[in-house]
Amino acid sequence: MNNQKISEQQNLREFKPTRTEFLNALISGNHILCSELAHTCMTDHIPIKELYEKIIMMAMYDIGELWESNKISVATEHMASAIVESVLNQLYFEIISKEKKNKTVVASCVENEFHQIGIKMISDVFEMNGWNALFLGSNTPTSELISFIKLKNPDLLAISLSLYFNLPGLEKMIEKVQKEFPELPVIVGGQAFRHGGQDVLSKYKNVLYLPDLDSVELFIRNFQSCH
Ligand code: B12
Repeated sequence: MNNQKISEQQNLREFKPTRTEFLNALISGNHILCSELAHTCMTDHIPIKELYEKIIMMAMYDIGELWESNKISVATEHMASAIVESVLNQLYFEIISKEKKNKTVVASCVENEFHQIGIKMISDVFEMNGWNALFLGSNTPTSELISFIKLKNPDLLAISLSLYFNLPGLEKMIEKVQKEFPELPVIVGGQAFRHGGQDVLSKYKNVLYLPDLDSVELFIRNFQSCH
């Protein structure tokens, strides 16, 4: 195992108790405890990316496994998603940067994609870095996305895909967007790419796959230095 993998695993272990507490609070519908845990992380100066990925994202992945093995119901999974979205919205005002960079990103899911928590986290990382992030959330029809881009003239488009079978929809979206805005850079990410599929993107100019919040932050820094 390489050093990066070892330190990632140590890091995950470090956050395991809070992640378990957060997960149990989600399952029992304890919204207040979830909010408290997230706010305690903020006051303890745990970096927001760690809170997002090592605690909230991992707890949602646990929710996925529990649901898949019939240990929790679809209703409980819906409740957990609703609590997480509420917690993220509560943190929003605390995490955004007041120093604005005059850059705009449109952040959206592909058509028929209802998983919007990941792209909300991505949108927040842009806000933390002084960007204006226009978060459209789940299931945006491509024609609506195009009209919105015309109206807002963003510097970047970020698209999320969780379901592998939505990949043809993503390709259609990219093709239509690029026909209208050939120079608009696009970043793409989400769980659909966990086991491949990134090679499909290499045929598109100006489209880049990024796996996580760290890679997005690095991308933002490089983007700002050359635009
Ligand atoms: C909550 C949830 C739902 C909720 C979503 C609610 C919501 N408001 O978002 C609902 C109930 C709608 C749902 C529905 C379904 N779901 Co669901 N769901 C989940 C669950 C449990 C959590 C998703 C989540 O929030 N994860 C946490 C976020 C933070 O993680 P993330 O999305 O990976 O995001 C990170 C990165 O991927 C990346 N990223 C994400 N987007 C982007 C975009 C860019 C530009 C970049 C750079 C990076 C990036 O950044 C984030 C931080 O690192 C997952 C389990 C899991 N493993 O995630 C299943 C899961 C995603 N669902 C699954 C399935 C099968 C379904 C359904 C088909 C079930 C059904 N039979 O109806 C439907 C499909 C609905 C649809 N058309 O979209 C499967 C998908 C399998 C696959 N890959 O094809 C999963 C993995 C469960 C499983 N283990 O089988 N689901």
